[in-house]
Amino acid sequence: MQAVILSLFAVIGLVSAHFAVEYPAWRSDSLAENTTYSQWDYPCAGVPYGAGNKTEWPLEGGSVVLDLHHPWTYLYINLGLGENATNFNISLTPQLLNVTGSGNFCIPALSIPAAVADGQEASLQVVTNGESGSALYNCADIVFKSSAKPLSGGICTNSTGVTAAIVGQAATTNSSSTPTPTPTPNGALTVVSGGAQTIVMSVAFGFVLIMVM
Ligand SMILES: [Cu+2]
Repeated sequence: MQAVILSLFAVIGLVSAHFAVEYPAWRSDSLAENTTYSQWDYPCAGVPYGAGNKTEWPLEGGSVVLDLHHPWTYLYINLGLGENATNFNISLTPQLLNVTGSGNFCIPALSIPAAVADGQEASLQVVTNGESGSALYNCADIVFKSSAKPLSGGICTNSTGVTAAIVGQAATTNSSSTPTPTPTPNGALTVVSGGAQTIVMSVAFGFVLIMVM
């Protein structure tokens, strides 16, 4: 019986996880049941433009808050200008981020490497990669506004144990200074492979996922 329960949580962890874009509000809830949405689908999880939310975002670049459900995530964010953009050709994360931990992850302000005008319509495309190597997609529709502000530090926070590093710089940093142990939410996250320990990790995430879904 215990084995059955463990397997159930492991399956939930693999199938129902993915991620949510909390700010700017995602186009629509791509995790909602009874839809054809799938985060596997490029470019925007199958959610059509105009399906829902649009957020005013600062001209100089704004905050992004994600709810990550996987143990670790490669993350990049692209910008497409115009209404119903299909070409997300402006990278807002030229350096790939490696985010460890699940829960809320906030980037205080992404800078925009292009001139944008007050009232410019655009969409953000948030892309994550996990252990399987497949990409997951979500989009958030925005309109650039000179009156919009980045989120304040009190709102822009990470969940306990969620940390980010720029891929390619972590190794350099670690070899030239004393490594700092990274706190983990439940102590099991540091285990990335291995039979029994992997199951323990999956159970932990199973409970977390049920809480957040
Ligand atoms: Cu997932």
